[in-house]
Amino acid sequence: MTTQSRSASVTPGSAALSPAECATFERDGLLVLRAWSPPELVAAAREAAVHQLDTRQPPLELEADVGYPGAPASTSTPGGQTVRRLLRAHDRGEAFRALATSPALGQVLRELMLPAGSNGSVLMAQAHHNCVMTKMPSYSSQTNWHQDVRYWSYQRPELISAWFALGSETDENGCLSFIPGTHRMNFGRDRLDDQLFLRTDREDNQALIASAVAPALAAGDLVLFHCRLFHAAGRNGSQATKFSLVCTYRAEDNLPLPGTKSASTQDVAV
Ligand SMILES: O=C(O)CCC(=O)C(=O)O
Repeated sequence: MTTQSRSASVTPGSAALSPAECATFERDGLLVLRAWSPPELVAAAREAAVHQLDTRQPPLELEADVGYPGAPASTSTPGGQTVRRLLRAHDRGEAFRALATSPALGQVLRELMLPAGSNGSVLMAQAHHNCVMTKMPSYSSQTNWHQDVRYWSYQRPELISAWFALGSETDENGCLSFIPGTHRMNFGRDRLDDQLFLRTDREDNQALIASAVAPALAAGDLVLFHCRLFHAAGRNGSQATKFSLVCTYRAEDNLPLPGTKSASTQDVAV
C-alpha cells in the first residue's frame, strides 16, 4: 500500500490549511499535522541522523553542555559525551533540507504568519533550533517549561517552530508537552525562575501546567508551535534514541536585532 503524505496533497495556489486548522493554531499556538512528511524523506533523514550520531559528526550539542535535570554533571563524567542535538541541520544533508524548506511547508507557514493576500515570504532561521534532537535512552535530560523566544532577539516575538517526528514520540521516550494558549498570555518576571523556566512552586503556574497536552507522534507527523508557547519534555525512558528535526521560521519583515545571535547567520527562504 502506498502511503500518501499530507504535504504531497497540498496544491500550489490552494489553501494548505483549513479555516479550522488556522483557528486552532491561533487559539492554542499549536497545530499537529498528521502524516505530513513523505515517508521516503523521513526514512532518509532518519538514516542520515543515525549515521551522523554514530560517527559524531560536528557540530554537536551535548547533554552536559545544557546541564538540564538528569544531564551528566560534566563532559568528563559517565555519559558526559551524550549528544543532545546535531546542530546546523540545514547543512547536514539533502533530506533535512527537503523537509525543512519544502514548498508545502512554506505555504502553510505563510498562511499562519503573514496577513491574508500578502506576497511576503518566510525564512528558515539558521541561528536557532536548526537541529536534529537526539534524545538518547541513557543520560538524556528533562527540559522544563519554557518559551523558545526567551533567548531569541527579533523585532516581534512571532516565530513558528516545526517539529518533524522521525520516529514515534510518546511519554515514554520524552515527547513534547505544550500548554495551549500560553503564547497569548503575559507572564510577569516573578512567574519565571533565573533561567526563565516557569516556576513550578506557584499555584497559578501549577493550574496552567495541569492543562498541558502531550500529543503522541508517529514518524512523519509535524507539530507547528508558536515561539511564545510554553512547552517541556521528559527524559527518554525507552531503549531507543528518539530523533526529531526541529526548525524555526520568521516572516521576512521580522528582522533579527543587529548584533545578536539571531542576526549572526544568513536565513534561508522557504
Ligand atoms: O526534547 C526536549 O527535551 C525539548 C526540546 C525543546 O523544547 C527545545 O529545544 O526548545
